[in-house]
Amino acid sequence: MTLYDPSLSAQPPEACSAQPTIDRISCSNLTANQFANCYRKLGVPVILTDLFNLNADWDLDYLTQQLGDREFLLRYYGRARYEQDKRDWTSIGSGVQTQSQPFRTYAELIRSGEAYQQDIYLGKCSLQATPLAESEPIADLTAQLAELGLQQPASSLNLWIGSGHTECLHYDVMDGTLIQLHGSKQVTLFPPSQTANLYPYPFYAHLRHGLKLRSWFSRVYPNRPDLQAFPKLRAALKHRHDVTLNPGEALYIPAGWWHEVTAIGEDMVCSVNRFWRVYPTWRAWFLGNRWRVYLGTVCAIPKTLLQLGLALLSRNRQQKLKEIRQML
Ligand SMILES: O=C(O)CCC(=O)C(=O)O
Repeated sequence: MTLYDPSLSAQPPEACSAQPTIDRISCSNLTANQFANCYRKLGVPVILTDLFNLNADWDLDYLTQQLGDREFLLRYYGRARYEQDKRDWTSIGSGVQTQSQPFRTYAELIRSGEAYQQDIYLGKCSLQATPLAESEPIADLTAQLAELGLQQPASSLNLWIGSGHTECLHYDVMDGTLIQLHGSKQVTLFPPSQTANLYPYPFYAHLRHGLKLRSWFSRVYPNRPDLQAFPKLRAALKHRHDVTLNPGEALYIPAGWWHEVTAIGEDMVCSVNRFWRVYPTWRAWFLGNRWRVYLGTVCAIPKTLLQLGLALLSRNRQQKLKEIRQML
């Protein structure tokens, strides 16, 4: 039952119940109590609008001016992987091949189209210790999120910059806020109840692949469903939500919710995200998806220790250690 018209983007629900669509609500109309009772306690996603004013467009020129020669770990995904059956993948997320580059060099890769063609992504790189951390929109949104009760971060603010990249279907063990700064993103969501129908990599895959492959990623393509290979996906698709996230908006993604995030178009798209301690804590305790991650992480220990040993013996020690740190 919809308690109000979400397209109005203005009023929060008067009472909480399962929403058939993802709400889009202006922060100025939402109190910390409403946010806690209708979204955080129930683990329900919501799009928050009017979080901050963008005094400067976070376009490529602005980002280059702010980030210049600072080094970031770029992920080299390669477009060919999306033609493959995901069951054949041996790396995913930050487990793919990476290379440290100055932002200025990455900006050139975006301008020349190479970042798009080769799907090179600046994913989950800390914003801390960059001038952007002190910028007005970041200060505004930090204050606004704190007013909504998001006061216990579980991570720093992270930058996600690229063109045409799809961050494949996965979930996180913390609550997250994905905040859009330039360009738009298409986000596909599924509730945690659909985990078995989304065919995640098994947790014991970590024994063989360490943290290069992750049991919190799905083996299906939600936009190209292969119902013969993955028949239970048909049931999951009934629970699918699609939203578009525009500059100035933030998507609250509760822990355990599956999400696939695609940058729209071939131009540069920039977001930041932050993870939060799950509130209330019991929601985390009852989240089966969280326990799968812990099991997988334990299984990854032997392989990760081996990779660490090899990194220490390698001539390229610093780079290898950085790659391992990024995977953790
Ligand atoms: O924006 C992206 O590419 C991925 C972001 C994400 O997965 C998240 O915020 O949890």
